[in-house]
Amino acid sequence: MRKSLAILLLLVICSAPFVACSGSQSTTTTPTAATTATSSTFGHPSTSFQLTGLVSHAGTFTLADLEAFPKVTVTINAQSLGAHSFGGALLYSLLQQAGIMTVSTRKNDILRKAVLITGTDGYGAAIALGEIIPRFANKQVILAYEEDGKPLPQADGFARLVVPGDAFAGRYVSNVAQVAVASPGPVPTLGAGTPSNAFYLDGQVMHPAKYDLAALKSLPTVQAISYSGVLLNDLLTQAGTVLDKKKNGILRLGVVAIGSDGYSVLIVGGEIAPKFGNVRVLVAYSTNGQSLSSDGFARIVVPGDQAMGRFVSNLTELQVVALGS
Ligand SMILES: Nc1nc2c(c(=O)[nH]1)N[C@H]1C(S)=C(S)[C@@H](COP(=O)(O)O)O[C@H]1N2
Ligand SMILES: [Mo]
Repeated sequence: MRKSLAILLLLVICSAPFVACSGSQSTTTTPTAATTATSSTFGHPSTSFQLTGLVSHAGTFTLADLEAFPKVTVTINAQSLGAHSFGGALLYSLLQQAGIMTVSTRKNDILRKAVLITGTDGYGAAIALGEIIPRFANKQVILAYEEDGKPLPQADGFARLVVPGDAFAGRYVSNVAQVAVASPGPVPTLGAGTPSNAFYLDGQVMHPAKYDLAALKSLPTVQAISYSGVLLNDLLTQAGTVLDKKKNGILRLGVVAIGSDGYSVLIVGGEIAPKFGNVRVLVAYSTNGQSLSSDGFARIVVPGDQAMGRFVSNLTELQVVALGS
């Protein structure tokens, strides 16, 4: 209770205009400033955001900084928002320019990263790097500063996250205040990798469980590309995810998929939740009617990931991890 009060107070203080609230920096403000701060349902209008975390060049981004990138326009039709066009900078271009820090000895280490976008009201949503890298899912996720050819409505601040394909606009974080790159969850030991015959579903779930081929086959079968298996989302539902208390907790949850060789990648809740990205990620156990043989009894299949980097084979663990703060 006292902790949530402190967080609330911090949010109110951080909502005051012209007060910097980055990291450990402590700030003071007058009570009058705090009480006049909020003017919209999505926090006070932002005029810049901080890029933090695993990047070589962290820093502050303003409208002019976003406008310096090639403008990308996307047309969306989300429930609760309707049909709109949004113009802005590709999130991936911004991250590329800032230089995402990766571990060169880990194959596709970048696929283990998440970007948490947080608004001035503390609402946050995560994007997996695999969603936005061109050779994987290539989603045109933008930090939008224009809506229907005009500046964003003032209530959305100078920048709003736009995620084409998300059914409901839960990841459309308004008043962007922070963009943070992280490598959440375990860093599995790399090894030779032997064919797997079971995996554990654990981490932030109420009912951790072990799945073998028989357990998977007892669940509803779903097809994607040439694969058959079960929906990762169904496994999460069965395990009962532990969500934070804020709105749309699933948007701040991730799943680290780990193979017997220690290869690991991240899939985020917003990507697979039916209400949001609705990407039908499978835990597959057969392809063209055949078992996966050298790929183990089960592998991940992410429809839309062109280079198949997140198709973790010889699955040994699905660890559910918290991505928010
Ligand atoms: N366990 C494990 N799974 C993995 C990898 C790996 O090194 N280890 N490589 C990934 C990469 S980079 C690709 S492109 C695909 C290749 O899938 P394929 O073996 O079916 O062609 O598997 C993915 N799954
Ligand atoms: Mo690959």
